[in-house]
Amino acid sequence: MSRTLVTCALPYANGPVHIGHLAGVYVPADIYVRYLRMRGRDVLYVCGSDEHGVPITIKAREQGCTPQDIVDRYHRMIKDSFTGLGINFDIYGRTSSAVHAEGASEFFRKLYDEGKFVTRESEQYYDPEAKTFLADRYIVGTCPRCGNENAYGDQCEKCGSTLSPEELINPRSKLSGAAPVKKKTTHWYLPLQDYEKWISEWILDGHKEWRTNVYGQVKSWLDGGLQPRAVTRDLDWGVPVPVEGAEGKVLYVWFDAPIGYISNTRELLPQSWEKWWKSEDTRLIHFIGKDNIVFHCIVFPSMLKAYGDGYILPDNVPANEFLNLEGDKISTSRGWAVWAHEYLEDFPGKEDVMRYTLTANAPQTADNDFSWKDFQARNNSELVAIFGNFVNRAVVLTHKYFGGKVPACGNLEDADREVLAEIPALKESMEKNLEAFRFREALRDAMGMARAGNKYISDTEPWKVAKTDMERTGTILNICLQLCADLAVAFEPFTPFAAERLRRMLGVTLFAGSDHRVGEAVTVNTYKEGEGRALHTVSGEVPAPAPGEIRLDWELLGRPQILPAGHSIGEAELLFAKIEDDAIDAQLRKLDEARARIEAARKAEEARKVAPLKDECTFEDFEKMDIRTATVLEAERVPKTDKLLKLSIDTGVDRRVIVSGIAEFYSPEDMVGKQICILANLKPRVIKGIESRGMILMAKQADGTMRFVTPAEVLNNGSQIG
Ligand code: B3M
Ligand code: ZN
Repeated sequence: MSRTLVTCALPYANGPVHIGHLAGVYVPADIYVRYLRMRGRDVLYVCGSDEHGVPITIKAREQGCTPQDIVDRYHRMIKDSFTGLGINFDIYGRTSSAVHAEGASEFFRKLYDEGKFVTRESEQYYDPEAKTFLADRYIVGTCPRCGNENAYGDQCEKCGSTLSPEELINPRSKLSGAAPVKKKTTHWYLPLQDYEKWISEWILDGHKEWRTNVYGQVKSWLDGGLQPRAVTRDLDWGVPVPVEGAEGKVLYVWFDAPIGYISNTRELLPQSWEKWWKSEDTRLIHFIGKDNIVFHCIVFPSMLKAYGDGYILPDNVPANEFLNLEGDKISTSRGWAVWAHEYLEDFPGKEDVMRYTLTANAPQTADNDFSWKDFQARNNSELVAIFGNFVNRAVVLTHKYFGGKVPACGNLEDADREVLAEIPALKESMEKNLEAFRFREALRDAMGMARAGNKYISDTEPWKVAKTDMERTGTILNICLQLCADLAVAFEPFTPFAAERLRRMLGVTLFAGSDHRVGEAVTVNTYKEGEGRALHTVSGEVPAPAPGEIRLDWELLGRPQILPAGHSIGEAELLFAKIEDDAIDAQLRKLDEARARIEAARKAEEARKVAPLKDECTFEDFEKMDIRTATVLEAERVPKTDKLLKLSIDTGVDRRVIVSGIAEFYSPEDMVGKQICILANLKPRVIKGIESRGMILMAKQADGTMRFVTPAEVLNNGSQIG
């Protein structure tokens, strides 16, 4: 039997996960895995934290703790968020584990020993006091563009320019403050260009069925020509480079992270991990976001190819585009996101609603948007009004008229036959969509079944028929209950919590894979209902059904009479509850606050911005200017203008008129009596018919507002400034 190994991008353990991550990677992967398991396929579902890289070390410095503290904190938090949302990996490992360090080292070492790397020497900044090389972010200095004294080696946050450490004036190390020196360093590179042809044949010729966004990105990388990629870094956080003379060097995070998939598999299955990675019977599927495509389609496959030893390549890489939040790009650093852990706190018991909304709006082929109003509408008018309402009516009426026992199915009418015929067609479409990673469309199919049921019960009105014809009422409710059983299977991948509640209501269990014969020793996927809703892959014998147990499985979906007449169903439970406006308003207020914080930060940043220096001038240039103190005697607006004031001033030398564009910032009353500074020998100009002789010195602020410049104490008019 073929196996499927599903991996999800390893989240960086330097922040919580948000809805963008969930929509892009983890919810679709979870749908896929649940679906495969229901079909009895052998699946391994692997993820874990990515715990290396420079940003983690910087966060640790900022917070005055160790990188290990940072990754410990976020590893926990991310893991709990996934569990809370019903995303249950077979293993959620971490790249700081011993198994990983050993595996990643061994991987590097083999490529090293076999001469698969090239080395290159380059000059990099080094901190002579801290005795360490410096990543660009660790170098600060004065920005050559704006004079900001705390610009980073890769960027000035004040003026926004992209920089290189070479450009900084007075560069200093963030670690010791010492001036960094250039020092030679050697790194190992994987010569990706050697794999170009092979990748092109494998993907461009062999995987035309891949999503166009993935295929297109690979093509444009290949068209641009591949370059050697450094696989090591000068850093003290990561997997040490296992080579003599490589002290102070670690594996580059993007070299070790994908090996993490393998390490986590080894950690879970120390004896049998190889069959998941080195067998042609295994299909490998990487779920990732679009920013990780190059690493999963070019770099990691080249690493595996270089390693050899039978490693398989991904069969598909269904990468998603990005999800926006209320029209704006989600950003962890700016704080514009809906965090998974906060959602779980704010909406207990509503895990499915987020899963459902993110799937219905999945950014599969283009970026998509999440909005709280849409979230509310999806819940209230789809999950509650269609799915929940249908199930509730069917279950409640069965209790009311038939004592909670499935009534017998009598003669079928056209309406019955029509609704029953819809299910197998929708099931087939759903299968096709799920197999092709079209989760949004598959959800539409499942919802189509709920819609069909809801329409059927509304049209046939069993509550009215019950007044005259109990047998017909029984037939209608029998059909409704069969449809409910279909929904309890069809919704398992999308809304597993509700699907489980529904199975409890119907008094049925879910069993994975109908082709497992009872008593046969196989690896089966069973569902431990009620135990954290986890899916378990267990090895052993397929257990015989308990007396009276009704086992649903994927193959039964759409078959007639899954629930036999006479079967007792459980009490009605609420499948979904309405979400009121106040819950949504609270979320919108949260976002308003975030927006205000972002805006304040932007303004503060803006206010710190200063105009770049003008070109040099000579002392002679400056001396030509006659700058003096003067006092405003009279002021009035220039008629028919918004911006101009006409000022009569005493310059100490004469009394004259200056027309000045300051009416936006000062009223005439503000100016009268004020001492100002003027450029007195500016060539006169006629403005709006008034001769203006001179110019008032004004300071222009970053936000564009102007203030006049005044001496610190009152001076004689006509005092020269220079
Ligand atoms: N941690 C990047 C990311 O979260 C990275 C994925 C690693 S997968 C091997 O975007
Ligand atoms: Zn700058």
